[in-house]
Amino acid sequence: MRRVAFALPLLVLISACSSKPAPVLQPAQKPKQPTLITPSAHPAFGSVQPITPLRGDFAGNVSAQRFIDRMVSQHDFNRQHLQDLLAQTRELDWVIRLMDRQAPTYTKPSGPNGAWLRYRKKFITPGNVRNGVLFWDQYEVDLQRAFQTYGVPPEIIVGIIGVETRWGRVMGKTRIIDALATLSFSYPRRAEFFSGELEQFLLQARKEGNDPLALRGSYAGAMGYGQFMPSSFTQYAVDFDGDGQRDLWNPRDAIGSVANYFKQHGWITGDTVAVRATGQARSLEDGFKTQYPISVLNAAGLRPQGSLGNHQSASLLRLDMGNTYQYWYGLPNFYVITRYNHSTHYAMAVWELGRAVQSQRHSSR
Ligand SMILES: [Ca+2]
Repeated sequence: MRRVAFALPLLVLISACSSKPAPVLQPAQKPKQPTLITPSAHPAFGSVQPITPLRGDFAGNVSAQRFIDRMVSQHDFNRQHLQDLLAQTRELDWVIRLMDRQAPTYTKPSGPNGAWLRYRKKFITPGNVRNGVLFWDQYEVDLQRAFQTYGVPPEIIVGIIGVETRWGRVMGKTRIIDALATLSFSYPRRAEFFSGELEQFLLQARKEGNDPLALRGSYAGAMGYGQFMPSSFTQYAVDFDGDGQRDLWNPRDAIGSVANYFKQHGWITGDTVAVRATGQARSLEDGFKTQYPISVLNAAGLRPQGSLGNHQSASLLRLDMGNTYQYWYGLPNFYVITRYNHSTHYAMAVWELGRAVQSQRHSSR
């Protein structure tokens, strides 16, 4: 199985250093001898071997070494500084166990068993809806401005931030660098994806002037109110409060960033998300990735309960209600929500939670 880290005294020493958020280049961590590596001024020296080998949990890890080589050659990172940083980074066995549990071993159940109802009740609760109303009230101006700027309505942004973090209540306590390094260097199944995320994370920390050891989030490396992965931060995060920093732990920046994410993924302003169907269509494959002409869905026995607008096709969504299935016509905006998390349950919960908060808000006025 997996390697156990030795050299305990060294680890204790290192973790003592890393417990306080301090800049990576604090004097105590510099090698005693003068470094031979000149950072940005002389990129050609970037490939010079470091004075000390990589220490800590990832000592001797070939993937870690390869990653360091890449960061030095492609992004001009100082090899010794990066090694010092990774020496303070921990390999988290429990992250791997959690990730394994999420591995796709799913087999379709033979009949309805209430999977959607179980998922739904994790998010759509009276307490959650009340908290959503508080968030919406507090950030109403920003939500409206996001709608004006990006065309994404408040209920979708409120729904996303609610499902992701209960509006900032559960943003994760794992050091991002530990999570990403563990999944990059000690979890081959997803190593390619996560080493790309680790790369983006380190580039951003350098650009934004953040201490990479200080940032915390989910066990998979997602950050802030909207749980952006580092690559999403790079592509979609915006400085929505205008203070000059893109800060995912700032709810205003998070609101703008989520809205921008949706706009960039093709959100159609004013279009609906999904339309409930009457009837059953068990012979057809379902899922947010399916796409059927409306006539095919109708011929299978379904009827839309509301207007499908001008849409000529839809995905077939199926919710497991315990004793039966509930079918929906999924429209392009539903697919856009799944770009945030590739799951029919997730997208339906986001939409439903957002609308529940919206209607509670209206009814309490
Ligand atoms: Ca900002």
